Formats: sequence, C-alpha cells, structure tokens
Amino acid sequence: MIGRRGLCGKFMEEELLRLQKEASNDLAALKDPKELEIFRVRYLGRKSEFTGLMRKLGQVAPEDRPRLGKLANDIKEDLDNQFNIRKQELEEAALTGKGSKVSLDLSLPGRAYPFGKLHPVTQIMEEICTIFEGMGFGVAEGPDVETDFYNFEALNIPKHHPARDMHDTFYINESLLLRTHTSPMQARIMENREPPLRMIAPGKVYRCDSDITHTPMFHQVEGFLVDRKVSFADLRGILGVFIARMFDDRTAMRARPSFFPFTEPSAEIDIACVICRGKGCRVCKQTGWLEILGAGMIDPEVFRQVGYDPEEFSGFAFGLGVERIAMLKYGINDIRLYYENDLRFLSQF
Ligand code: 2NM
Repeated sequence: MIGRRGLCGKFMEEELLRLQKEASNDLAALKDPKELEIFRVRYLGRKSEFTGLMRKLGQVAPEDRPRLGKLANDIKEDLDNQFNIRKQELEEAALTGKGSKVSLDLSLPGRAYPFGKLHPVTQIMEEICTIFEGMGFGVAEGPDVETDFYNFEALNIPKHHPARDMHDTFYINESLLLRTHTSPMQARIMENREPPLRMIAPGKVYRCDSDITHTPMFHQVEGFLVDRKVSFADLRGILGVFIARMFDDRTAMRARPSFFPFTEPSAEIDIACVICRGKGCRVCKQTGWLEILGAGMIDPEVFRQVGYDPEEFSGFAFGLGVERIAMLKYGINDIRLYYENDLRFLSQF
C-alpha cells in the first residue's frame, strides 16, 4: 500500500476506522474495572497500534494529511470519552453489584423474619386456663410420671377395679405409670390444703390408644371446687360461664347422667353443635349435640382418701380434653393432624 506518494491515504483511513470500531466493541465487552488498564495500554497508550498509526501520518500524501490528522484526533477524543464513560459505569457497578453475580440493592426492604406461633393445642389450653382464672381458679401442674396411688387409689379406683380398664395405662413398673388424667394433681392438692379450694390442673396425659379421635398423648384440663354446701347447681353455673366464654354466650348446654369412679352423681356435659347449631349434621352425627366434658360431685370416698370430712365439705369436679375442644372450635376431624407438625396445617392458627 505504499505507492509512489508514500502511505496510501485510503488505507490509513480504513485502519483508523477499524481500530475505532474494534476498540469501541472491546470497551463495551469489559466486565471488570481491572480490565480497563489493559484496554487503555492496548488502544490508547504510547505503544498502542493507534499511536503507531498517528506516527505514520507523516508518510501519507501531503494533501491527505490534514483530513486524516483531524480524523485521527476525533477518533482519539471519541475513544477517550468512551473510555471515561465505561470506566465510571464499571466502577459504579462494582459498588452496587449490578451486573455482577452477587447483587446487593441497599434500597430494597429487608426480608421478613418468619415468626413462630404457639401450637393450636397450647393456644386453646391457655384460653381455657384464662377463663377459669377469671372465675377465681388457681392453676397447678403436676408430674407426668405418677404413682399408681395418686392416679388410681386416691381417686377411688382400687386395684382390679373395672374402671382401670378404661384407662389403657402405660405402666413404668408396679407402682409408677404415665398419668392417664390430671386428677392425681387434684388429689395431691386436697391432701396438702384445706377447703375452700378452687383449682384447675392442665397438662399432658397418656393412654395406649390411637385412631382418628385418639392419640397416645393428649392434653386435659381438670378442675375442682370444694367448699361447704357446694351443689350440682354451682357446677352447672361455673360450666355455663365457661361454655359461654369458650364458644359463645348463646350456646345451649345439657347434662346427661354418666359414671366416673371419683364423682357421684356424674354427668357428661354436651353443648349444642357448634357447626349446625343443633339441627343435626355430620359433626354431631345428626344428634344436634356435642359431648365436651365430664363432671360430677366429688365422691365422699375421694374426700376420705385425702382426709376431708364428707359431712362438712362438698365439691364438684370436671375434666375436659383440650384437643377435642380445639377440634370442635376449628372444625378439625382428625386429631392426628395436631401431631404431624405439618406447617401448612399449624400456620393456620
Ligand atoms: C372427669 C370427670 C369427672 C375429676 C375428679 C377430680 C377429683 F380429683 F377432684 F376428684 N378431678 N377431676 C373428674 C370428674 C374428671 O373427667 C372426665
């Protein structure tokens, strides 16, 4: 390309434009501010191809020199500008993380921290305790591992009594067992304190039983009240207030005769079905009623066991299953859902 009149102007012009294009593309492809210096040395430095071309300007035909000189200066200026803009972009991106693999946007709101909740059974148990506390009852918890004496004997269930069969007891040895109800705590309290007394005992109880309405461990709240001249009407009054506060104050209740070894007379307490309001549905098995607790007047034999004079004192007692109340309140038909720890179930409460 070097003719008679030196370096061909056309060739020079093409080379300059090619370099401009190549540099511009390379610049856009840079990803890291560290690559900027390599680029600068390669395209804009003293030993760059561009500088080499500028030096050769002297060899082109004199009539082409001014035009090519101007073109070279314009391209140099353009590349310097592009370089500075790209430099700023890459440095900003490095700071904010944009365009890089790890992105950090400080203007985004923080991540919500997932709060845990109390288990639905715990929530209902606390609600039950709060209602009875509001009526002056104290709360006492006892041991899950009980003696045969407090779980049975003190409550008028002697050895070989048929009522023991109803309890499906987990025995630990001859005299120790997992409590089958929380009433042993009531016997312990009566043994150690004098009437008047009103207490409830919430807690875990154990029975060897498992199907859609039974789990081997479940929760009970049992309560009792002892004073002079306590009657069945007092029992109905207290339970009526409990039912009104737990469900709603128009919920009908009824008492059906029943049997418990530790109470006489004994009753099962039903409420009008919370689903159909007494009309009859699948939940209440078309009866319109739901059994929610057992109760009765404390048997004189229990008073003798704990050293109270049955002639002087009378009292009532009741026991309810927490899971059952929670199932009725939330419309749950399988008790095992409470113990599968599926967060899709538990997070609804
Ligand atoms: C029930 C039903 C009826 C009950 C009796 C006592 C005690 F210890 F005072 F005698 N506590 N709980 C009782 C009475 C429990 O559960 C269905």
